[in-house]
Amino acid sequence: MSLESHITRVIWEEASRDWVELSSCDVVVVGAGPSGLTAAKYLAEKGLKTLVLERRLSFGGGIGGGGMLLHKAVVDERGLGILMDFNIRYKPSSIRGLYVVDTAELTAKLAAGALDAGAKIIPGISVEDVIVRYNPFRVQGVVVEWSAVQFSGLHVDPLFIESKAVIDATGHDAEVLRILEKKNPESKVKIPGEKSAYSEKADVDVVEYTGRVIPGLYATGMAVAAVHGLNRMGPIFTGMLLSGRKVAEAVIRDLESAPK
Ligand code: 48F
Repeated sequence: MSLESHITRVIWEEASRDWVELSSCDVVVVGAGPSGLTAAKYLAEKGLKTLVLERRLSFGGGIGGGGMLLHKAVVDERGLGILMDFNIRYKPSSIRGLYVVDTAELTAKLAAGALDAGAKIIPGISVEDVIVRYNPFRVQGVVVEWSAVQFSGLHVDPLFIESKAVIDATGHDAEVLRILEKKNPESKVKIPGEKSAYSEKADVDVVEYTGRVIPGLYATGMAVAAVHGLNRMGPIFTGMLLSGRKVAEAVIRDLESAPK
């Protein structure tokens, strides 16, 4: 047998092994932006089987664009502990209380931190729906499709991943929450959408409002702003990091107290 056939065989075997193993998870994080990657590290560190699904073939979501394509992001003092947890270098800026990070390092090390903690990240997968159960209404996993199939417009039935918790970390569009609003009136999810910029307030509010939205479904990052009608903050990332850690803590608490 040729090396070519061996390569094919190894890739199919190992990818299939992962998909079988991950068809039932503790937590599915939808979106590998700053909040989703932060959440994934703290969840996986607690020993939870954590899967991050990302539509694109790259990590980091909005980090890569920095501030208007400039390769820097801002973090204030509240975020320094998390930067240290991920071993991300930062430097004080000319403005007291504000620190600067390189976007490439923020992206790479948030992803590396989540992976090293034991989370699995699968890129190129889009979450297009959720699994629901009634009485009481709850979310019990996600419906997934190759992003390439979605982009192609082909009609291909998706597959499912069951999980005890789903975290919407899809950013400004709050895509998972919008599925609930659109298809499941029983969920009572309403998305007012985010408000205009008020960075100082938004970067605190987004953390304050982070947590469970309905049973089985949690929001972190800018999805929190969309579902609670909060202001936007622009390329200051303290709120994204703190929101990611807070949602992980909420999921861990809920799963620990759930009847076995
Ligand atoms: O947008 P994104 O970075 O979300 P976030 O963690 O952070 C927001 C900041 O980047 C910035 C900001 C605050 O400073 O305003 O914008 O809230 O990352 C969201 C990720 O989710 C992916 C998307 O490709 C991106 O990488 N995503 C979105 N919808 C889906 C998805 C989906 N349906 N399935 C899979 N991935």
